[in-house]
Amino acid sequence: MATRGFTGRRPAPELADRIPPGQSLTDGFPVLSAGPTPRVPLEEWSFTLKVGPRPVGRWMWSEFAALPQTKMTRDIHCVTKWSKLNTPWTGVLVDDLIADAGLEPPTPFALAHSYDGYSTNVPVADLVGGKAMVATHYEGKPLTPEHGGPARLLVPHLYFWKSAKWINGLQFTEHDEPGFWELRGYHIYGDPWREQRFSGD
Ligand SMILES: Nc1nc2c(c(=O)[nH]1)N[C@H]1C(S)=C(S)[C@@H](COP(=O)(O)O)O[C@H]1N2
Ligand SMILES: [Mo]
Repeated sequence: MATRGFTGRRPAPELADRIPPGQSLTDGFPVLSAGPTPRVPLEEWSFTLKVGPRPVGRWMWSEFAALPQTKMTRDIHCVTKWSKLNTPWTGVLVDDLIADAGLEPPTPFALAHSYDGYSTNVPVADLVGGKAMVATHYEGKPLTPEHGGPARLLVPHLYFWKSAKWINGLQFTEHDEPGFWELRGYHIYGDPWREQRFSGD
């Protein structure tokens, strides 16, 4: 009888090049939140786009739902070392939000802000060109509160802490201003392929 020479999760060779250094695959969907889960009723939800302190766009839930809806299936990578392949999301591309506000990207950086007080910074170049969305659905169903519902940012090519749950706005900033985890020792950019986990990596 032939036995395998190892036990445990070993990715199929065709998947190995999709797993960044130091990461392991998970089939589950772990929940990671710095604090309690906020519950935001849809009738109280809104999303605001700002340039610095100045609001330049605001959508209530029904208005947001009327924007172009995009599906994307992506691999996600958490700094706590799990990766999950082929996660299917639906939402509004950041490109479509900016266009609906009648803007061109006005500054090089942005901060995502959330209902729990969380924030995270991302260069605008990483949010546009179809790379990021404000996701409202996962696997075709409304996003659960634990995973950031009603809506979360999805920036799948960066570590998952950049994908702000319970998002209520994007603020364009002139400078790269560190958010919640970036102020607490995490990397300012967070590229999983370069293992940018902590400041100094
Ligand atoms: N608003 C908010 N967004 C957040 C967080 C948080 O605490 N608050 N945690 C971040 C971290 S560290 C991770 S790894 C992912 C986890 O998302 P999940 O719980 O859907 O797996 O959300 C990110 N977005
Ligand atoms: Mo995380």
